Amino acid sequence: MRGLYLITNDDPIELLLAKLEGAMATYEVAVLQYRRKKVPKQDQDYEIEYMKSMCAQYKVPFVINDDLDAAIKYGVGVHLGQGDGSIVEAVARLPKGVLVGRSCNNSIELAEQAIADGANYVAFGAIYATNTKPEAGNIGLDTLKQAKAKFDVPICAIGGLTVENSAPVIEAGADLCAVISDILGRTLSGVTVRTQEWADLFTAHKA
Ligand code: TZP
Ligand code: MG
Repeated sequence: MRGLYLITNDDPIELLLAKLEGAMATYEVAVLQYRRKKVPKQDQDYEIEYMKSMCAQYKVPFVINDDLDAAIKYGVGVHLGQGDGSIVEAVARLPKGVLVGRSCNNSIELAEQAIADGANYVAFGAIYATNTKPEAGNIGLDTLKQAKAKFDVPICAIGGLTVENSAPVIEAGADLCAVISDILGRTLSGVTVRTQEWADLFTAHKA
């Protein structure tokens, strides 16, 4: 698993879906994560259903942020932060073959535990400071390097990543670059251009 890990933002849903379609039609997105902090839970069903079928069409693994119950309901993957519940439970209750990911902040120990519990990938960040999640800090590249040397599961980097600042992130060991604003913070036509630039970045840094 390698490449762009695209995370949704809180754009109006029609605009967001058009942007996702643009991105996924341009380039083989490695993972799509549903993360809609401002949309009430009862309004999320349609959005999740729609993105699930879009991901099936483009053969993109789909994960829901934070919400194991929703992931179980739709039979898709889940991404859990440290406060979002147990990886062991997620692995036990989700169908085989879907992704279970864990945010490990800046900690090799948390990643070790997540992998022992059955996580399919581990995420570290924020790599660089980001307005999208200002409280996430900026950890730099050392933890990515250590994680890459130590673990066999894919390493995901997140936080403030742009095409311009992510070559060192990939070189440090990120298999996946998780991105919100550098892609979705653009106009519809900007999204496809930027997605292509991300594809080119990964091609230039073949594993
Ligand atoms: N977790 C750590 S940083 C972050 C999350 C969800 C936000 C990433 O967003 P952006 O816009 O790609 O910096
Ligand atoms: Mg969370």
